[in-house]
Amino acid sequence: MARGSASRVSYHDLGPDTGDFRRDVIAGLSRAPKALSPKYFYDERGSELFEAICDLPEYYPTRTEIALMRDKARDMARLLGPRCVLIEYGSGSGRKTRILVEALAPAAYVPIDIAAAQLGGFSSELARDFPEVAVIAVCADYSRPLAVPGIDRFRGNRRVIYFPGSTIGNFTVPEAISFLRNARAVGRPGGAMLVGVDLKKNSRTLHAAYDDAQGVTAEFNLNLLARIKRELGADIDTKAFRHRAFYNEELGRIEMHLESLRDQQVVVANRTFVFRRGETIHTENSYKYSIAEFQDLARRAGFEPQAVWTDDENLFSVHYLTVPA
Ligand code: AVI
Repeated sequence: MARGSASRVSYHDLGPDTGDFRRDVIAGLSRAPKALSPKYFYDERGSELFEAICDLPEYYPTRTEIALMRDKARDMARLLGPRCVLIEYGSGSGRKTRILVEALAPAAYVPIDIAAAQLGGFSSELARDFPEVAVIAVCADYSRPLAVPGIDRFRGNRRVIYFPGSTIGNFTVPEAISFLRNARAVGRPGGAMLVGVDLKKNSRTLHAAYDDAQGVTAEFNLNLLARIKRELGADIDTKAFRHRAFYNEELGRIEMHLESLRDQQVVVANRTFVFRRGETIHTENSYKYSIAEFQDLARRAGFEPQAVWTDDENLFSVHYLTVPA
């Protein structure tokens, strides 16, 4: 199983395959209303588009969280303690991770991500730049319970789970609770979690962040259809769909959809799916939480909220949670 992309990286490939993708797409398009999981956004093109989103003027979360990490990483490191095993869900390009790893000097770093290409590249770079840290890269769908491989030899080290980027917001509330419960079990008694959480704010700022002027978020959303076409040989006219994003104030979440511009049919793996004009595929939720709401969620999952950092404009928060001993 180990595929070393650098001498210090051990690599475990537990990621979903084409069969899983096909099954999930068929199940999602068979539902009413139609829905697809946002985890499938992140093929190579989708990961590139997401990186471009992170640099958009309208998309405030990434730059705000990075600035917060630069400002507070030392305080965080003091609380997290030296020589921990740092387990990151959704490591992506790892821009925030580098700041944390530098301040923290962990014994081991375990990035877990569904995006295989990005994971391979980032973990090799990190291992090269921090040769004293053992890097164990795991390609996996972490939205499901996962026994993290390769960390048994660090039995005596504190486990710290890092989940930046407000990816927690891409889960529904029950999914977020069960994800956090699983993370708590991985963290073990005495462990800790650092979670980046986007804060509730005015809907104008939120709309702009998810429907940018250059259309990068639209392309990111539409790439999901292009991916289904590419990987599953589906018959889809991607131009007959458009990106829609709006803030659902009542549920406290941005919703992203792909809206059919006409009555049409889509064929995936010999299955025909009928779309009415205006019908949508719900592709993503991005929940926004107040500090109190997120702390409540964390408590419901068995964590103890200990500290929280925010920027001056109250756009974004980073929570420090502990697993009761
Ligand atoms: C990865 N995730 C936290 C992003 C978000 O803001 O929900 C994904 C994203 N979707 C559209 N823009 C960014």
